[in-house]
Amino acid sequence: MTYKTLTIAGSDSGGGAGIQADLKTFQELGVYGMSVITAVTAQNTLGVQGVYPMSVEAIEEQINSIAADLAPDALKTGMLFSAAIIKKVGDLVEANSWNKLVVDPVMIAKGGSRLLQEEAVEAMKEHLLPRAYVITPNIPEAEVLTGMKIEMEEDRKGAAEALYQLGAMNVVIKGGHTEDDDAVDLLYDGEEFHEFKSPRIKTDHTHGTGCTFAAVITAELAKGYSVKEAVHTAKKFITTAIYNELKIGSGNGPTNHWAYKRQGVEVK
Ligand code: PXL
Repeated sequence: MTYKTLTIAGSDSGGGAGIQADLKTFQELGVYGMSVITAVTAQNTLGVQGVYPMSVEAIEEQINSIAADLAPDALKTGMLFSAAIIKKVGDLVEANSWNKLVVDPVMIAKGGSRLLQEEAVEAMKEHLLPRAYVITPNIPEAEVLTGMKIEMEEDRKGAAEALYQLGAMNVVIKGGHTEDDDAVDLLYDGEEFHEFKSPRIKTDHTHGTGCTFAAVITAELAKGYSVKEAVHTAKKFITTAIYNELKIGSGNGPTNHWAYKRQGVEVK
């Protein structure tokens, strides 16, 4: 059985995040990867030098081509940039009844460049969250989407419940942005909370971690695994990818996408 996965996201010329991270991850996990490009970024490990969004028509046509012939078993969204793009993507996901949708609500690159216009946040809440099977915000993104301040563990649970109320069927709030010794990702499925823990690894090479994490979940959902199983695999994959750093570029470098399946040292 060949499982098909789709990423609707931005291109990172530096290869560590966005479409490139997603396709590498899909390949590593043995699923067939497809892409709809929403924007092209000029980028390296030092930062984002340029952002060039595609037209809504170009995005629609890419999605229609895939829908007509290669319907995905699961898909993810990453950088969507504008309210108009979000609305179009949401409408087409709905029209095609693509239910296994992972929404990574990408907003700002590590250096501070906006990958989502400020006024597009409301569109994300209205057009995408209600269609999300899984949403994977980091803490700052969860704060923007809910308007809540997240400091304690209880705050994170409250924000997860709020995102569930906005329509996402499963919420994963990632723990990468805390100062804690462990990086703890919190899953809420509308009934229970589950925690996924790994030791925090001290490194600057974390570019594209969010994209990669959501891409693993997408690949595993395409194969038929549960959300809990998919998040468990995503946690192992990304921890191993961060630990086995590649040391390329002189800034915030990419993770090692091949470590989990090949020669990497696995971190439990
Ligand atoms: O990691 C978020 C992200 C998503 N998509 C693209 C990016 C980045 C971060 O830089 O460049 C295209």
